[in-house]
Amino acid sequence: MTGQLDDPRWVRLATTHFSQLTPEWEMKMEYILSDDGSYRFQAPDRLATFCATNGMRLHGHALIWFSQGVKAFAGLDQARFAAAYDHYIATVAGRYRGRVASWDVVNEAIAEDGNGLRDCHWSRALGQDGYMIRAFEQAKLADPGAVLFLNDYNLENNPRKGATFLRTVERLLRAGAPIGGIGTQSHLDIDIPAGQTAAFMRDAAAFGLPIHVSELDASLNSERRLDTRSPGQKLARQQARVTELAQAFSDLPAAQRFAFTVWGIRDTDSWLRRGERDDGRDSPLLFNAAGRPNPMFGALADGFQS
Ligand code: 9MR
Repeated sequence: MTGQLDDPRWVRLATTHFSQLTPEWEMKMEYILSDDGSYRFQAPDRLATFCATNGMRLHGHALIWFSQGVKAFAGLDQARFAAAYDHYIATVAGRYRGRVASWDVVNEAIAEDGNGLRDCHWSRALGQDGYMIRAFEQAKLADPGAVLFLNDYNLENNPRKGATFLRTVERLLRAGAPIGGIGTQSHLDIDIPAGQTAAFMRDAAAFGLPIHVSELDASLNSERRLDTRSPGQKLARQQARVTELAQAFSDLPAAQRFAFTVWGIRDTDSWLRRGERDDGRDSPLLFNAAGRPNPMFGALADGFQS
């Protein structure tokens, strides 16, 4: 986020360890499009300039997301809705044409429990597959050079959701949608069984498309009601799962390794360390508050090297 560009320690870590950046919030519709239909580009422009200045690739996140744009699109008849939808994608993807390497075109389309697709204001107006196909087509027109991703979460945590996601990719490709890559957010549950992450990666690889691990973090807080494990035991689980993910990614053919992205640099930068979620202790990222590597950093390196 642009606020982090004003923190010299963040900038040093970012430019030392990373070659690509995803805006965590400021390239979303909820930032760019106001309820009255007007657009603002101040923050995403600044992020694009930061990437250009520092020789980093920029990954656009995200054009169409189920929960966003509800007020700006409310009350439009079918034709106006479709025109405003196309206009948004053309305007935003067109503005960053040549400056982004890629876009998450549709984010989180699969139902939470993995059974089918989410019902949302886009699907109600433009059809369940229709809104996605249209978004990919419009993005392709606006920026033919960008790699266009369908991006989602819990794909390895929930095998049913992973399977529904891959069937959706298959169906949309068959319908002619120019999907150029598969995005798996990988907000990892440290309690998923060994092997499940690698299994999803292998299934996803079958399309031959580039794969983006797009938002890795691995919270130490489990969903279990009773968790008697020591911090060390939980850290060991975290490291094993992260090594597995990195290794599964490394095992992909080179042309399919699009990028490996973490959802924040230091623990204290994480969305998991904000507001109600913040227990003051969670360590879901590669660096601690002081900017020194966590055990997860070594786990990632181990996975990439093995
Ligand atoms: O980390 C992001 C947080 O700063 C934003 O407030 C929030 C809503 O825009 O989105 C968070 O990022 C999410 C991402 O865009 C999509 N996958 C889940 C991420 C964590 O909630």
